[in-house]
Amino acid sequence: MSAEQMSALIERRLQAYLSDARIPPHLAEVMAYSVMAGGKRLRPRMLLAACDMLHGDVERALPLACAIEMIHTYSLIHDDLPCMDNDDYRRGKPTNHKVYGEGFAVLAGDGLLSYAFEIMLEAALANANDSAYLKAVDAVAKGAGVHGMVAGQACDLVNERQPAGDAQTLRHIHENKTGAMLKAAVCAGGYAAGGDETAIRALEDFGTAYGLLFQITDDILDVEGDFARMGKTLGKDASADKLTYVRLFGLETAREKAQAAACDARAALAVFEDRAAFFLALIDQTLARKS
Ligand code: GRG
Repeated sequence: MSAEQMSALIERRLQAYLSDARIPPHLAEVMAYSVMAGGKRLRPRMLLAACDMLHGDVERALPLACAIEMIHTYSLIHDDLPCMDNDDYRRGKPTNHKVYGEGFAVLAGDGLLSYAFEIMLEAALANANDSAYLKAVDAVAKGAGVHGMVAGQACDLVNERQPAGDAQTLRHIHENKTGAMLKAAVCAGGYAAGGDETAIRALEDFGTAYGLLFQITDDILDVEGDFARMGKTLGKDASADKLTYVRLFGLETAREKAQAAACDARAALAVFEDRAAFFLALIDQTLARKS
C-alpha cells in the first residue's frame, strides 16, 4: 500500500472515530479540535508502514494507528497546559486550553487517552484468536505510560531549571518522553503483522535509534526552526532551562549525534532489505526536517 493511501486511511478513520454520536457533542468538538489540527501523523504512519513492511493487513492495524495518534494528541494537549509547558500555539493554532479553557483541555486529553484504549481493545476482542494483536496493544500501553512517555515527561519536569545535567539523564528523558511512543508505533505495527522475534527486535532497535534522531532534531529546531513551519512557539527549551542536546553539547555536536543516530536507525533496518524503503526515506526526511 502506498504512503498516500495509508495517510488517507488514517485521516478518514480518525474522523469517523471522532464523529461517534455517542460522545457528548462539546467534548467531541474539543477532542477533534486538536486531533484534526493538522499534525504530521508520524506515529500512525510508522505503525501502518511497519505492518505493511512485514506483509501484514494494514486495515486491521488501523485502530492501533488511530489510537496512537489520539494518545500522542492527548500528550500534546496536556503538555501545553499552564501547569506544564504553558504554550499558546500548537499545530499552527491556538492551544486547546486557549480556545476551550483548562477544564475542557484536561477532559479532552483524558477522553482521547481512554477512547484510544477502548478502540484498541474493541479491535483486540474482534481478533480474539490472535494473541499478537494483544501484544500490539501492550506495546502501545507501555510506550504511553509509566514505563514510557509519562515516565519521560516526569523526568523532564524534575530536571527543569537544574543547572547541572548529564548525557545519561538526557538520553533517558528522550528515550522515554519521545522515543517510547515512536518505538511503540513500529513494534505495534510489527506485532499486528504477526512479526517474528527477529523482526520485533529489529523494530525495537530502529525505534530507539529513530526516537533519538527525532528528538535531537526537535532540540535543534527549537533553536533554529521558524514558527510558521513548526506551528508552535520556539525557544521554549532555553527559556525553561530544559536539558537538551543543544544545551549539553552545542549545535554542531548535536548535529553529529543526529547523524550517528540516523546510522544506527539504518543499520537496524538491514534485516528488512528492500522492504524498508518507507523508513529509510523517513530517516532522510527527519535529518532534513523543518517542521
Ligand atoms: C503530558 C504525559 C505528557 C507527556 C507529554 C509529547 C510530550 C510528552 C510533550 C510534547 C513536547 C515535546 C516537544 C516533545 C518532544 C517531541 C515531540 C513529541 C514533538 C511533537 O511531535 P510531532 O512533531 O508533532 O510528531 P505533530 O504535531 O506533528 O503530531
